[in-house]
Amino acid sequence: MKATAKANSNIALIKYWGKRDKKLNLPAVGSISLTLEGLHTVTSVNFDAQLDKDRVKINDVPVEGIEKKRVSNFLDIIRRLSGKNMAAQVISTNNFPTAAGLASSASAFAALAFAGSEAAGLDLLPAQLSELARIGSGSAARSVFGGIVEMHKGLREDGKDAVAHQIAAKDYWDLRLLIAVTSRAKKKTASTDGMTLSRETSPYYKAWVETAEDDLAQMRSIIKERDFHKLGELSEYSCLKMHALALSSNPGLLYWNSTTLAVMQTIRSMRENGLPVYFTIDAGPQVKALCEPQHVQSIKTALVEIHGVIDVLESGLGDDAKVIEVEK
Ligand code: 2P0
Repeated sequence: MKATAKANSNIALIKYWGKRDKKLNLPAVGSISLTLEGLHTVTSVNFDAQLDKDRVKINDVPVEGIEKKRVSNFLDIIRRLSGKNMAAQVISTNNFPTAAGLASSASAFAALAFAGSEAAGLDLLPAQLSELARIGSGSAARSVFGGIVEMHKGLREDGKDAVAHQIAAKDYWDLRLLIAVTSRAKKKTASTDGMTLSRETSPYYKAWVETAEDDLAQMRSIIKERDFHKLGELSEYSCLKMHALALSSNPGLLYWNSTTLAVMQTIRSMRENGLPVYFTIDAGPQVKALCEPQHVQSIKTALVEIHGVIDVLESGLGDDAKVIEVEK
């Protein structure tokens, strides 16, 4: 009754921000992302009749409170689906900073969906795993698949069509990301709360939702063409539009620090000097520089030198999430 799964993190190029339904966690807009190699979560779930309640360890530390409740609520769904009414021990480890804008909830809930459903004996199809992961965290639905992935906002109220699918496998396009880490602190406003605030208070929310389909359609055709410059331009645009929405919420959500801004400016000036590099930023202070393999070294050298940059991580496109061990 024990299974271990591994899922990669992902970074959205066309951003998800806003929900059309909070309970089932249905997104108000679709999104398109890159699944990242080397930034992953490994999670084991052990349903154990001896346990009186769920036990959850994240990065070697037992967790309680809201974090544990989020995991237990998710296990409740698996218990309902499988009819297995046992508590579980969950052990989850990330190999990158948690809750600082590196999409830890994406790889975490994708890995938990795979490990939990396998341990409970559920035999789910990839789309069903994506649906399940989405209930844990919207971006997790995308981490089920490798390569380039689209998440559909769906139209149904039951969320069966609010799932991700793979647009292209990882070897379709050798894209690289350099992640400039500017802080290891836990962010102050969780994405879920930020999204609710934006929906309730930003005067730009309606425009954000209305323009999303157009961004997605453009991105799909850019991916077909494999046009790196257009990919970068549209990614920066979607990123800044999402942050404009966050900033225009009340009170305004500012996920950046001064180093975040310095990195963005350095990336733009590298571009003015002929180096093809673009940025994207999630709900956190880290900046992800999007580039092609032949430019990785020179861009990395420039990023490392920026005052306030703690580390620069390298990544490319990663694989599907998968179960890596089963003990029955
Ligand atoms: C994204 N982000 O598309 C966007 C861009 C952050 C900025 O998805 O509430 O942790 O769990 O569904 O998935 C982060 O939001 O939010 C996110 P929930 P999630 O990657």
